[in-house]
Formats: sequence, structure tokens, C-alpha cells
Amino acid sequence: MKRIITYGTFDLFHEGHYNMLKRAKAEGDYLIVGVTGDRYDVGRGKLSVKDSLATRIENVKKTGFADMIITEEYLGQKISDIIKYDIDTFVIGDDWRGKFDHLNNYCTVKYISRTEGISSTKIREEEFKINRIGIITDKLSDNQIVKESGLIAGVSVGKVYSDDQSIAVKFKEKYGLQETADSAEELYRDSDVVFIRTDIKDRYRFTKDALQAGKHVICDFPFSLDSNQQKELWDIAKKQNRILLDNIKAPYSQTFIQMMWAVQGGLIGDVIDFNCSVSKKDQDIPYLFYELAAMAVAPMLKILGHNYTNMDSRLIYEGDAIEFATMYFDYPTGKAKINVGNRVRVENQMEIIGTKGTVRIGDNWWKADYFEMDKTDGSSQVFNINFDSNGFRFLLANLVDMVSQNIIETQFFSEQDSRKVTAILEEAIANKR
Ligand code: C2G
Repeated sequence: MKRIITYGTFDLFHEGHYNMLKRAKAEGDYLIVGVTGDRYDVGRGKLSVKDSLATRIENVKKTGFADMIITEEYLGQKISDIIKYDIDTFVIGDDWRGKFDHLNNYCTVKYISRTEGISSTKIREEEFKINRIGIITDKLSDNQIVKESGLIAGVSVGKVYSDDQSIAVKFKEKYGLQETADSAEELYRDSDVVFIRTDIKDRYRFTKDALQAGKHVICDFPFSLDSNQQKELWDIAKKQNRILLDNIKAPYSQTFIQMMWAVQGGLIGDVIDFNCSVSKKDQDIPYLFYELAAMAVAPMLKILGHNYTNMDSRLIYEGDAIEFATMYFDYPTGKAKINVGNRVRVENQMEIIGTKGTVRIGDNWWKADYFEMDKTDGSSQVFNINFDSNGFRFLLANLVDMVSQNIIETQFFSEQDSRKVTAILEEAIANKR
């Protein structure tokens, strides 16, 4: 008996999938179909899957071609499946040509031609509206928005605008965009979402105009240093029924979210001590302090909550710029300390000490893909998230979900979180000594 195996996501099941399963079955006598598990798809960066695993399995079953259906949960599973199920031939569409040649060591690998003109991506694009993102910038780095938006169904980057037209032109060329906008108004008109990536002094103005033009906004954080201006922007967003998102990655990072669940789920007992440090080299702009401080304060608020009882801060200035800051917070069960080095280098790490253990993320914690947990009982564990992107892809995916469901509040980093961070920074500055 000749045994065949094939794999796929089989999202929004279509004729191309049907044909592939039919041809795979015709290659032998017994067909095993591996349907990707949700976590596996997230792990390989496929965030746009619409159907649940149960629906995708059901659709494969309905074709009647599969003799057995399994789920694919991790990278490297294909080899162990081939051995375990004594497979003769591995079959996959020729869009994967060459990618699975290494399986030749275990069985025959056969690439079968795809059905032209149909794909899950195409169906998604027809069924689900595409949100055009317009970029307003004053710099040439794109925060990976162009690459990341290409990996998510439902968004595409359109025009770019800059007060300095030569920057817009260079940006367009660097990232292969179609067009620049001659004015901010033109950009608003031709976008559904406006991504504001400018110096802090211009963020309030652009955010306000974009919201008033009826657009959703993602703005680098914080969008103003003045809490009244911030409140005004949130109020406009609500009045206009538009989404306002802070471009802050940690609360969307899968590593951070898993760690937060571990801590809030009581795995390390009561939190006694929270330490978070952040600094970035090669950057020397006066307002960087606010961005760095916000990066570190946000996770503290997400993990420990807003209900600290006391705050104290020490800021060290060089001229007008804050070079180094330490902020202390008293929480009901323990203390939190945040170190921010602007120019001064500190080790970028986050450590949370609880009554029953410690969790730690080192090396640029906001984009790390693993964290460690040491328990007081002597056990230790490394949680590997196995994902090659920072939180930005998830921020965009969250935005697409919110637009399609017509909701404007995100639980990842809410208006309350955002305003609390600004209030803390304002207070720290006011405490200047
Ligand atoms: N397919 C096809 N014709 C199409 C679309 C898809 O023949 N028009 C085939 C693909 O080549 C693949 C199968 O249908 O063999 C499933 O496709 P997807 O659901 O897109 O899954 P994919 O992301 O290709 O996952 O471990 C997962 C596998 O590596 C493949």
C-alpha cells in the first residue's frame, strides 16, 4: 500500500485545495493530510488565517480524499510524521518547489502544479476590505511597516507624505512605494489608516488632523507630552469613532504577553520586585527619553496594574536632555524600579521577582523571543516563543481585526494605559531635582 502525506492551512477552502487533495490521493492508496495548528501558523508568521482549526479540518474531511487527518504543530514535524506513518511520498504544491527537498532523505518528494487564479489570499482580499496605510514621516526608517504589512491580509501601504518633500521621495524609493502625497490632506484622502512617524513636536498636529479627517491613526508613542492634548486626541478619536493606537510594541509582543500570563497566573507567586531597564545606543535626540521611558513603564502597568501607591523619580540632565532616569513605584505587594538610559548605557533587561520564583528576559526584552523562569523549588524553564517578529505585526493584525469588527478600543494598550504612561512621565519631569 502506497502511503502519501500532504500539508496545508486550507483556510477559506477553495477549488485549489480540493484539486490538490484529489491529486495527492491519486498518487497512492492512503492519504494523510496535515492541517496546520493555529499556533504553528502564528509561529511561521501567517496571521491572516480566518477559519478556525475545526472548520479547516472539517472542510478537508468533507472532500472525502483524506484517510487520516492530523494537525501540524511545530517546525520539523514533517520528518517525524514521515517516519511515524511510514510515508512513501510527500506531496505539496509547486509554489513550494525546492523548499522541501531535504525530505528526500526520508521519502519521495513530489511538487504538484497549483491551480491557477485562486488562493486564500485572493478570497480574503475580495471578502475583507483592504486598509490602505498612509505614512507621514520625517525620517527614512520605516519601523518595518512596509515589510510587516506585506505579511498581513487586510492592509497595504499606499502613499507617503513628509513636510520635507525630499524625504518623502527618498522614503518612497527606499521602500518601493507607489506614490508620495503632495500634501497631508491628499494623504488623508487616500488612506484609511494614517501612520505617524515624526518628531514628537509634530505628532499632535498630524494625529488631530488625521482623526478629524475621519482616519484611523497609529502614532509613535507618546503622541504628546501634554496630558491635556492627549486627552483631547482620545476624545476626538471617540467622537469620530476612529481607532487611535500608540505605536508601542512590547504590549503586543508574544513573548511579553506569555510572560504576563505566567506572572498574572501566579506561577511566580506575589510580585515582590519588578525591574526593567532600557537604553538604546546610537540615538541622541532630546526627546528620546520619553520614548524609552514609555517603553519600560508600559509593561509595568500591564503586569502590575495602575494601582501603585507611591512614585518617586531621579532624573539626571545634560543641558535640556535627560541623560538618565530612575523611577520607583510602590505596589501593594512589592516595588518596581525602572531605569532609562538616554546616552548612558544600561543593560536592556526585565526581571520580575515573585515569592515563588523569578522571570527574566534579557537582551532587548521588547523584541526577545524567549524568557526564563526560575522557581524557588529549584526548577527552571525557558519559554521559547519561536517567532521572528517584534510586536508590530500583532499591532497591525489587531488593527485589522478592530476595523473589521468596528471596535475602537484595544485591550493590548488602551487609552487608560496610554494616558497613565504620560501622566507618570509628566510627574517624573515635574519632580525635577
Ligand atoms: N494549493 C494549490 N492551488 C492553489 C492554492 C493552494 O494547489 N491555488 C495547494 C498548496 O500548494 C498546498 C495546499 O494547497 O499544497 C495547501 O495550501 P495552503 O492552505 O496555502 O497551505 P500552505 O501555506 O501552502 O502550507 O506546513 C504547511 C505546508 O508547508 C503548506
